Formats: sequence, C-alpha cells, structure tokens
Amino acid sequence: MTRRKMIISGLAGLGGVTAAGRLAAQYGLVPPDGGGIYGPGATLNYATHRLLTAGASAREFAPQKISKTPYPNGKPPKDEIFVRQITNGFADWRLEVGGMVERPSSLSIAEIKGLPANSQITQLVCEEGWSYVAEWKGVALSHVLKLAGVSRQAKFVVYETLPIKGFTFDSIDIEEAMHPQTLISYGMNGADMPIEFGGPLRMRVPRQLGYKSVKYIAKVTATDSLKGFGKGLGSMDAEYGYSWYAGI
Ligand SMILES: Nc1nc2c(c(=O)[nH]1)N[C@H]1C(S)=C(S)[C@@H](COP(=O)(O)O)O[C@H]1N2
Ligand SMILES: [Mo]
Repeated sequence: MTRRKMIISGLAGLGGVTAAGRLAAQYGLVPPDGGGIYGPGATLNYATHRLLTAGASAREFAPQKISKTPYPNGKPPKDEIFVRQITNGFADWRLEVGGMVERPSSLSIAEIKGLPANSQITQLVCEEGWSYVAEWKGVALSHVLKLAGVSRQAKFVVYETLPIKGFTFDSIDIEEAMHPQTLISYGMNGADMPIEFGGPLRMRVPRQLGYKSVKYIAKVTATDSLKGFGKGLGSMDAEYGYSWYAGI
C-alpha cells in the first residue's frame, strides 16, 4: 500500500471517526470547524478530499456553455463608502495584501489588471441548489501571494470585503490559495466584473461552493492560524453553520 492509500483507508473507516480524526490531526488536515457536533464529519470530508483530489482542477467548459442569464445572488452594497467607489470608477479601491508576507502591499485595480491574467469558464455552484457557468478573468491569487513574498509557514489565506453592511470574510487553505484556478477576479464574460457579481473584485474559488467566492474583496491575509479571525472558524459562512471546506 502507498502511504496515501494507507492514510485514506485509515480515515475512511477502518478505525472509526475518532481514529480518523486523530489521523487527520497527524497530517494537519483538521479544518477550523473540526470541533463540535458536526466536526468529525467535516474533518473526514476535508481530509479525504484533500488526499484524494490533491491538485485536481474544477471542470472547465466550452464558450457555448456560458449561461445566458447568470444569476446574481443578493444586492450590491448601498453603503456610502461603496457608492462613492462606484461614482469614481473604483479608482481608489485597494486590495491590501498582508499577514505572513515579506512585503505587505496595497494594489489598485489598475495595478491588479497589469499583472498576468488568467481566464476560466467554470461553474458557480450555490449550496442552495442553483448554478451558472461564466467566464472569469483575473490574476491568480498565488501570483499575488508570491509577489508579496508569502511565508512558507502560512497555512491559510483569509479574504474579506470592505467594511460594508453585509461585511463578510472567508478563507481557504494554502493548497487552494496556490491552485492556478483560484483567482482574484475583475472580469466576467468579457467585461469588467459587474457590481452585482462582486465588482470591482471578487475571489473566485471554482473548486468549492459559491459562498467561498466572496464578492467586493478589499483585503487578503496570509496566516498560520484562523483563531484571530471572527469566531476562529475562518469564515463568516462557517459561523452561520456552513462547512468551512466546501469542496465540490
Ligand atoms: N460579499 C458577498 N459575497 C458573496 C455572497 C454575499 O452574500 N456577500 N454570497 C455568496 C454566495 S452564497 C454565493 S452562492 C455566491 C453567488 O455568486 P453570484 O452573485 O455571482 O451568483 O456569492 C458568494 N459571495
Ligand atoms: Mo450560495
């Protein structure tokens, strides 16, 4: 048996959920919401997914599959700071990149658009049961992290909106953050990111459910612990009861 197969069979049942939890802990594969009633299930799901699908990519589609009427979930922020940003074409919008990086930075939209661009046609899948396919354009999060000199000790990347009504944050592990399909996205279907779809900037995490693709992001933080963020679950969505890891 390969080491990987051994870990997976250990996780998947031989020793039961408690032993699986211990094994996951040994390999650093316990999610931040691995405690509580649903913790063992969340841990089993995350650890087996990470071992089975390491490096795998989200499905990409042909241009004809792009949805004619993508569905924007929710309304754009009405806060004064946001409305002012719209009025001046997001010229003052900044993406702060900090935490465990050698060179904390503050990037304008123009600077972000000047970085190497990636495009993907992928599906956004909401946990409520609907989905749409669109083309997203942006810079790989990994590129921005490498430019900032992300520490080898960083285990997670946290991203958050401007401090608006409806403020939210979420996070992903470093594997997801370094995956080439994880984008800081400023374009959709050939145009600038529409405001209702998260413009000027949204995180695009196509290997996970839609709630991980946070809109209106203004800050990205590399960290080795999620304890200092909100209630320590690394995600406002996890605080509402969704699982932190939402792999598809
Ligand atoms: N800032 C912010 N980002 C968000 C949300 C939100 O309420 N606020 N909803 C999430 C959820 S639950 C989903 S399914 C997707 C929906 O993306 P869409 O508006 O492009 O359909 O956005 C995610 N990003
Ligand atoms: Mo969603």
